[in-house]
Amino acid sequence: MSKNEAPASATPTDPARRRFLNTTTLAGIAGAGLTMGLAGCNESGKPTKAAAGGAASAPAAAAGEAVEYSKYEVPPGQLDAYYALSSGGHSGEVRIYGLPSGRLFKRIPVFNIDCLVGWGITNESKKIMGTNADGSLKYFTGDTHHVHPTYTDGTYNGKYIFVNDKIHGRLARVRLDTMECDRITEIPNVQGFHGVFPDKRDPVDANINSTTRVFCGAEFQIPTPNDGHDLDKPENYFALFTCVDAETMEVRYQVKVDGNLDLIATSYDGKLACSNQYNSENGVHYEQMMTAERDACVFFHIERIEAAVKAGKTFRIGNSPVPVVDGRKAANADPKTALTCYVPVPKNPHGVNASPDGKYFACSGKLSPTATLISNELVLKWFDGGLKEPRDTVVAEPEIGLGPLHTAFDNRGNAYTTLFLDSQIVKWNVEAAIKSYQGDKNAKPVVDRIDVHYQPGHGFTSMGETKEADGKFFLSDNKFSKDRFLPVGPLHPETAQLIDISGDKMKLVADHAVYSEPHDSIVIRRDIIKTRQVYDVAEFPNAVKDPKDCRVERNGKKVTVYLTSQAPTFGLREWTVKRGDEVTIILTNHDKVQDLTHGFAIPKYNVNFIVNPGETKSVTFKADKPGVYWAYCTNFCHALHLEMRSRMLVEA
Ligand SMILES: [Cu+2]
Repeated sequence: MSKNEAPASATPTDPARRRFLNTTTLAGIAGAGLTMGLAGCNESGKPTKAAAGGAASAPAAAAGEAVEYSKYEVPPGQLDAYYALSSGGHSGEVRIYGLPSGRLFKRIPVFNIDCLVGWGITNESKKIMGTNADGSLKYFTGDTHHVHPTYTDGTYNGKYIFVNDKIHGRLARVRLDTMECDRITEIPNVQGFHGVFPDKRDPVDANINSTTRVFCGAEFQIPTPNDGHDLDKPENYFALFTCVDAETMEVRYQVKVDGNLDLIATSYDGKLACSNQYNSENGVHYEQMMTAERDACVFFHIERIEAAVKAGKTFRIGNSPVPVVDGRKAANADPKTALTCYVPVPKNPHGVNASPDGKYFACSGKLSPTATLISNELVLKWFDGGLKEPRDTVVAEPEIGLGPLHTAFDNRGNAYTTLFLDSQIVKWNVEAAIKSYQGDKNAKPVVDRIDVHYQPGHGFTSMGETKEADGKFFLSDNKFSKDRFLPVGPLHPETAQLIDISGDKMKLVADHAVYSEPHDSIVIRRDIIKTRQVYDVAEFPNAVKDPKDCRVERNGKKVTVYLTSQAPTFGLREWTVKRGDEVTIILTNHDKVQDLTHGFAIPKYNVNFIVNPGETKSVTFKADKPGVYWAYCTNFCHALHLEMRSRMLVEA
């Protein structure tokens, strides 16, 4: 083999990289002056008995265990069994993959500009994203972390997914029939909007068994209003829990809380929402956020909160019209009237997830090697005055390994938690964890663990956040891929690793490379998603309804060009405007064939967008450069695609 030839395959050098990662991660955390039982971490990074108690008795899946990989292949022409809807992190978008294949189907622009579809370029998308008075985009960056669809009767109904923007505190909605963003709402008075989860049925009206509200948690505490006062008075900062109407996307109310809210989960009975809370110290510096031994999982009694809002027991922040109630611990000491319940959990927890049987919430330890299991029924009992302490709602706290972040569930009573520091997924049995907590020495909560590569963040099971959890797959979204893929320069792809959880032992069956940086996904059965292929021209109020209507209209300096597309031509072969005109081009695609999308680009004018079959879009720009500009179709449509052009003549 010559020097330039690559070998047919190369085996990545795994062990050294694992050690390096564990050492550096631990050093970083230890640098913060934390103890958290890290002394119990041996060289390989796996927890010892001292750190993880009985947890360590289950060994990691033996390397080289035979896996029949072809079982998980999706052959040419075959379709995947699941969709994975995934956030795109600081790319600002949402992605759609097929599983088990890992095929990337679509990138849905949401908070970002995307010149393929023209998101952030067309007038319609700019209106959804939000503009300044001069028509420019208010924000063109975003950071999507969590995607969660709407529910009916405890499972996905295929209508919408909601996704957060952590940077600018916005909630977006994506229609699942077109897989396009249709609404974006900016949430007032918050920064670091992180967790988002829709309700699963109405907390007040028992007849409504679908999503009507979306709950949003804010992480960063800020002065309220954040208008330049109280800049260096952190004691006056606070964070908020927000309720947004799922249909109108209007902000309904907010709840003032202690600490920082992280992830959100909702109960299957619709009564409760909760969030894992860290920084109960209310610190503004890194070191201050980790001094308390316990933070909390905060439960919100939605019916009571809404009654308080209705009764006007609210205040306003600055000019914001949104009513705010006080959900701080001190203001909610009496369980019988409390709006919130702060259940103490080990320090700086991360992630809270509801079990598909509706009984429990699992809150991960992050800085504690434990998961805390909280009973939905007992939280309601506390709110009724039937329990002395919020902590009495905890029914299990198994030691599972180092750096637990997120928990997913199967349909056989098992939980799967990502262990960031251990680079593992740990499988633990819920009933065994409860028995162990009750003192049963024979109960062994941890039943299996498997290495992932490397440092998992979120993990999710197929249909695992619904009552239709099917226990087939677990997908681990890992934060580092290191040596798992061909090198592509300093920015590595992330790894989404597919694990078969249908048997007693977890089996790693595929590595999927994903573009930075997915945070959370949901794995949804394909039969739930019903998409449209063709729009109806009449749906768009500004549609150019007939190719015969193509024309140019002038109103002073404002020129409107009415255009249609029908492969392989545009409705006008040319049009003329004057230098300095404000030009609006409205383009309706009259092709009604599935997959016959056209593109429309104008050189030197930053115009580039697509129109799907039956769709209308428009752009507005200033014709400030005289000359001839060939507007052309960018989306391959026909044998005469290259000829599909029109001339824009800009007179000097
Ligand atoms: Cu075309």
